[in-house]
Formats: sequence, structure tokens, C-alpha cells
Amino acid sequence: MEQPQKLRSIITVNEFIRRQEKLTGVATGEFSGLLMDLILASKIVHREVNKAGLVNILGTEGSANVSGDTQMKLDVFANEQFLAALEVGGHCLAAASEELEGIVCFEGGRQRGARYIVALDPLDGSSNIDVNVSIGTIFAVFRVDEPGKLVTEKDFLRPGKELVAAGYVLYGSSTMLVFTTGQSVNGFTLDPSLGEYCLSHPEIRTPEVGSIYSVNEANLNDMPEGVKNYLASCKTKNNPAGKVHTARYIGSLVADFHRNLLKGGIYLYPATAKDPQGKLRLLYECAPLGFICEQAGGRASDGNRSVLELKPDTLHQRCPLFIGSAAMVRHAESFLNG
Ligand code: AHM
Ligand code: MG
Repeated sequence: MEQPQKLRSIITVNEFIRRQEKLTGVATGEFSGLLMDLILASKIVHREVNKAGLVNILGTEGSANVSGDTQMKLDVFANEQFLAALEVGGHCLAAASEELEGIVCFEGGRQRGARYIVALDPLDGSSNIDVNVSIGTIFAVFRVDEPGKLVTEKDFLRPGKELVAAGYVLYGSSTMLVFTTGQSVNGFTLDPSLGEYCLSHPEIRTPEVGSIYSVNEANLNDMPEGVKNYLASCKTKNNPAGKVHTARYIGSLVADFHRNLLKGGIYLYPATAKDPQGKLRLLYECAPLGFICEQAGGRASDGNRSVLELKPDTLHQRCPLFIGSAAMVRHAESFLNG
């Protein structure tokens, strides 16, 4: 007869963070508190995402966000939850969000001498919200030099290599949290019956090469010649995998990235005639996922250099993105810089 799982074999994210703190001495109680605030907000968003089809919360809010995209009600809800959790938690000095034009500063965090600022995309994949397809949250954490400082927008305009932590939550067939504090990448699956994220994917390493490519190929005619040639190579055996690739594209960055991280593959959103800088945002999409990807042994590039080297000039700056298995990204880059 199958034995019931022993409770002590389950490592919750709280326990994991506590152990990491002891092991490394790097994380402070304050930093763990910040992560717990983000985790709490993600559980509330998970709850709403799961009942989204049941209540009258779907549909367009009526406003457009600062990048001109249509804003859905759950985007607004997720934005409010994450900002509220960061404000109430008191571990965060200020936040930047895809849904806000400027930054928001937290007086409580300032009074407590907090040291962290957070950039986030509260609910990414907005076109998939109302059709029950995976969506995600992305977060990026920086430390400021002076505890309790009065933060300005400039404090956010830093390259991804200065991140102290980054993570994402995938609201998919299960809800998963994946994050790194710069040591390893670990994945936790939410057990809804316990209300706890449990360690399910320890020390994720992405395959050096895979055979999945993820791109909105409908834009092909508007892409640079190098990208067109690279995509042509994915349909031959003349690539690092030595085989014809498989196309997979959900249209939710977190979901496409997560699949490729585990299975091996490349996600690309290059410059197009319509979006000369690509579509994705450097600060709260490309940089945090790039940080996670490189910590897992992969590569994230704008086609020329690591996205972690790029310093944004504005909060909502866009950036072309080639991210995933290192050999595949380098192969793509060779078409762009040759
Ligand atoms: P969003 O932040 O408005 O949701 O846009 C970002 C999303 C990504 O999740 C996804 O990979 C991409 O946009 C899809 O774009 P497209 O519909 O052009 O393929
Ligand atoms: Mg987004």
C-alpha cells in the first residue's frame, strides 16, 4: 500500500527562505519579509485568477496602461494587491509597476529604514486573462545604498546585474513560484489545500540546448533579416540541437519562458517594424527573467549583449529579447552580429 507522504519531507517556501538565511548569512530578516509580502500577494492573485471565470471580474477596465495596452480588471486587481502587500509589509521603500506611470514610495518602509525597491509586472500576458490561459507575475528586487532613503525614479534605472533577487509566479495548471537570490533558482508549487508553496523544483538548471522556439512568427515580415535567417535555421538541422525545432508560443511571457527553462528552448521577441525596440520592458520583464535564466545556466540577450548589462533610461523602456538555453541564444546572436 502506498505510504502517505511524511510532512517533514515537504519544504515550504517559508522554511526554505529561513534555511537559506542561515546558510548564506546574505539574506536578512528584512529581505525574507519582503519575499513573504510578495508571496502573500501572489496567493491572493492566485485565488482571484482561479475564480475569474465564476465572478464578474473579467473584461476591460476601460482604461489603457502607460504603454497603451488595454488594461483588464485582473491587471488592476493584481497591481493593487502587490502594491498593498509591499506597503503594509514595511520592507519596501518604493515600487515601479507596468500599470503605473511613475513610481510609488512607501512612507512606512522609509520610516522603518527599509533598503529594498521592487519593480514588477503584476499580471503579464493580459491577452490571455479572459480565456483561461496561463498568465504570470514578474518581480525584480534592488537594494538601495542608504536605508530609508527618499527614492526617486533614478534609483530604479539600474542594470539587471545589480538585482539582489528576481522571480515570477506562473498561474497555470498549478500556480508556481520560481525565484533566485543570486545563488540558485528554485521552484515552488502552491498546494491549494495547504495554502503553501512547497519546494518542487530545487536548483533548476536549464539545458544548454533544446529544440523549442517560441516567437510570434506572424510578425516575421517585419523582423530584421538576421532574425528571419535565424528562424529559418530552426526549421533545418543546421542548428546547435542538430534537429528541426518545435514551435511553442502561448503569448504569455512567463509561461513560455518557464516551459523553455525546464525543457530547453529559446523565446524571442525581436525588434519589429512596428516596435523598433521590441515589445517587452527591460526593467520588469527582460531583466528579472534574464537574471533567473543566467542563474540557471542560460542566456538572455538583446541580440547583441546580455540584457543584464543594459541600464534603462526610463521606467517603461522596451528591449528586444532572446532568452533561454545558452547555446541557442548564442546561435541566434550569431545571425544578428555577423
Ligand atoms: P503584457 O505585459 O501587456 O501582457 O504584454 C507582454 C506579453 C508577453 O507576456 C507575451 O510574451 C507578449 O506580450 C505577447 O505579445 P504578442 O501578442 O505580440 O505575441
Ligand atoms: Mg507584461
